[in-house]
Amino acid sequence: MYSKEHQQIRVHDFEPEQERFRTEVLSGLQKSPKELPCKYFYDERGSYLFECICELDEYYIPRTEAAIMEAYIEQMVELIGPGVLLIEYGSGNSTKTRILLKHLHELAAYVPIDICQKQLLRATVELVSDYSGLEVLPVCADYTSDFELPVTNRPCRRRVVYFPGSTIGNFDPIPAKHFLEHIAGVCGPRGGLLIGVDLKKDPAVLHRAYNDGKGVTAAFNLNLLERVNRELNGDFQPEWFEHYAFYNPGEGRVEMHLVSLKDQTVHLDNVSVPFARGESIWTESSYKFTLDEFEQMAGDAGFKVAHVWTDEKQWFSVQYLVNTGGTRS
Ligand code: AVJ
Repeated sequence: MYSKEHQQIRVHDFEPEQERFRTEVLSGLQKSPKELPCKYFYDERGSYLFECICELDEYYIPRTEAAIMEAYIEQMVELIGPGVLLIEYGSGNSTKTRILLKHLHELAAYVPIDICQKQLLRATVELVSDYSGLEVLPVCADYTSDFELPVTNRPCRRRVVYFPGSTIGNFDPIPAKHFLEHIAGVCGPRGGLLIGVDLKKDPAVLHRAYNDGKGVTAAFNLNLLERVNRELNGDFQPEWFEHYAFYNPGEGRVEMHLVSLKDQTVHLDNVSVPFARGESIWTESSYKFTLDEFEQMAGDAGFKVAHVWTDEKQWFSVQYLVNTGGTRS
């Protein structure tokens, strides 16, 4: 492990290596059907495009989640208690976290974890200047991999993980359960998890959320091909691929694909990848849950649902889960 110094901010750096990116891209493109891991959306441009998605009218998640946080923050603070170490998975620009940082009592420290080094550094610089006295310990990592948490100056009473945005929905059901088990291990026996969970709803609402009128989601999806071109010397022609997103009610998920508009061969250095017209690369799943389905999965992973907050349309939920077993790893 090494770290980068930036205005006294030390980023604990476990950023995935280029080699790992290459390996995962090549193996995904050689599968049938083809797929690419959605975590690679978030390079600097992708993180920026995701911020733009969050401002779209159609993409109801951020504003609905923020409204739930604002409305019930006192109850959340009460349940979470004082003196916690707050750890956030996929912190991005830490917008929603500010509500927590403002209200939680005697915070031991805040550990934002993000896969994008630049975004993480930018967010940390702003947090440090806005919340004097707060210890911010940024970690750059793929949070599905194993990495160490930094040591805090102040002792903490309990670890609480914050995992907003319904990013849990990006995992297939079995990996999702395993990831919740992993979080239970990280936060320990008396630890908690404050998590955003998107709910099943009218498919037309979901369809609009992933097919916005300005084409920002399409640009976000296609940026993955441009990133492969930039970083892996690829020759994808994005104009010959089309963003295709739909809700699959049988599986309870939105699927995003990039569909080839013609027979074509793409090269990454010396590797050739053939595409038939109509063939897709599966780039993301976003599972949607009923409250019962999520409670079941959380229970299987060793968490008890302590409280669920929702908006009045029941489109989204913020839930506080407590670890009922699990050792701290
Ligand atoms: C941040 C991963 C939860 O799946 O809704 C937004 C990402 N993809 N539009 C989601 C995303 C397309 C988002 N997550």
